[in-house]
Amino acid sequence: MPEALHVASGKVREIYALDDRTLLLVASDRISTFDVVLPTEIPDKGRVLTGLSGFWFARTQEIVANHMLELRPDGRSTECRRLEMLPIECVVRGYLAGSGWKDYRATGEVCGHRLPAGLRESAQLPEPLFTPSTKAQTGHDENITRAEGAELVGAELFGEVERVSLALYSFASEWARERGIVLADTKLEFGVGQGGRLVLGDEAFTPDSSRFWPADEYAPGGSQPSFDKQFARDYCEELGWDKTAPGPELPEDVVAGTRARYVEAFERLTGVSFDDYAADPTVVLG
Ligand code: PZK
Repeated sequence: MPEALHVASGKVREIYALDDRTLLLVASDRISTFDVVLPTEIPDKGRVLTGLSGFWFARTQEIVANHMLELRPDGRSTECRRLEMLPIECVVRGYLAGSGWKDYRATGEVCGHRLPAGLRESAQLPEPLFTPSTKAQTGHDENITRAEGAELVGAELFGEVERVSLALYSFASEWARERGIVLADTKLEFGVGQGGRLVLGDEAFTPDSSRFWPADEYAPGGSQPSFDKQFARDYCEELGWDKTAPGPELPEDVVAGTRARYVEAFERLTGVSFDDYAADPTVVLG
């Protein structure tokens, strides 16, 4: 792809510039677990995540505009509008997991939201919470209060991203729950486009940007299995790997099981067979 300039690398994705207004987001088949990218790829993971994002972008256009222009025929690349990205991660939590659970246990609050006493790990929250964080250059994003978020992006825009993030989570989590997947929480990224309008960017409601839990195994009072990564995590735990880079190679059966779970999430959520998507990615756009 000599006509595209490499702009940025994420752990498992790359961004290229097509021209001054257009970017190409490419999702690889790399997988990370315990924050380390593993040396073994999961075939089709990049296409599954790209197709899922495309599906959600197409179905949430009425809630908020998004950056997607088109899905490329390879199924793993999205052409998108270049935005001025906001300096906050817009996290919505419907359940108490990860840093939300940690903060609640330490303080009884998450990002300045006071919660009832006695909630258990992975409990459903009384209502979904907007819990923004800052984009750390290295290491982990840091949870911030609503006041700190408003300081970073301005009070008016902050109010708008909060309202829109909650509306998007409510739509996607209800859709997923009806199809056997608990969308425990999600991270959204917004930017501003032409005329200063709010636009949803990045990826949306994928297993890399959200916690997907199998609904039939949901049992609060401890951590929940990941819909997609649990085979890989269990294998890494059995090995006794110390969770520092480099991670272990995954055996064939763990790769096959993990791929099957990604494809299952894709098919349940989109209602489209993955083979049909592979033949023509536009089928997820409705
Ligand atoms: C943008 N990222 C994060 C994602 C990476 C890094 N539409 C946009 N306009 C301007 N900038 C971005 C986007 C989007 N999406 C997103 N960095 C810049 C990121 C994936 C891979 F390396």
